[in-house]
Amino acid sequence: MVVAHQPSKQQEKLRHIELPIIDLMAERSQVSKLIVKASENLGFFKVINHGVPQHVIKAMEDESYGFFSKPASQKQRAGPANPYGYGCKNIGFNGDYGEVEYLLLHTNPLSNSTISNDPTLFRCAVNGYVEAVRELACEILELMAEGLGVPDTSVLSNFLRDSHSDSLLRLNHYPPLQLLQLVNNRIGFGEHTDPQILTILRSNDALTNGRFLSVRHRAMVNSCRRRMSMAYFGAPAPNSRIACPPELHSPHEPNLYRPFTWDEYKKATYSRKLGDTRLHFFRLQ
Ligand code: GA4
Repeated sequence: MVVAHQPSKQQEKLRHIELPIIDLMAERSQVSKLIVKASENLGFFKVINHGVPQHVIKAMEDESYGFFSKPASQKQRAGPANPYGYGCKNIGFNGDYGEVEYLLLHTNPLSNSTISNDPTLFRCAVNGYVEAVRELACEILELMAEGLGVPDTSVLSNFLRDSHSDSLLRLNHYPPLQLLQLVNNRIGFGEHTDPQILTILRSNDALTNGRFLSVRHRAMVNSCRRRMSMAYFGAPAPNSRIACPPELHSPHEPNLYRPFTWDEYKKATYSRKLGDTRLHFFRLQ
């Protein structure tokens, strides 16, 4: 069944907006202002001159393509994604489904070593990639804090630097359309928002008292070629307390959310369907 959705207000707005491209090598205070603006208005942006070396990206892509090119029976050995490991079409635990296969890996420590014929090579590629992308994520979070005028500029990046950080790496592989059995089911990964603080380029709004958006997004299978995406989800440690810094609320702009732990928020996320929202459970008024 194909269900036509009314576009949400956020989708209507995005239709007319160009993707902001932010040069991280530009003047720092300018960069932080642009990041804050894009995070408030859209919840996503593209960064250039980001410092993640090409060879690190390539090594990760080569290893991922290598894995997804294997016969299904071999890939299944790294599954099921419960929640970490190889998953095919099933997303989460509540009946969500998409034309996607994926590897979901915990970055701390790396969750599965049966993924490659050469586990050491695979682990090196993942570790190199995660390290570089975590650095980028921390840099962006520090620029965000600066742009928000929060005196302790590492207040957000500390969540990701925590040795118990619950950050994940997701490798998604979308098959080419011509191989699909159900040609009219082109949704690769259904509409949702990510629960973590930042997915490379995006932040959830609870930490900023609703100033930054967590953009709803989905992935379509719409080309004749296969496609892959790699997402680093920067998350706090399970028992980290999530609360917006005092500088970001006042009697005029009262705190919107009660403090909660990442563990509480993650439970609320994983007990629901992909497209469900969960931040409202933590709202104060
Ligand atoms: C979306 C962001 C990440 O990919 C993810 C996803 C998770 C999963 O695939 O197991 C979830 C989804 C994501 C949000 C709602 C719940 C949990 C599937 C799902 C139905 C790994 C995450 O942390 O949340």
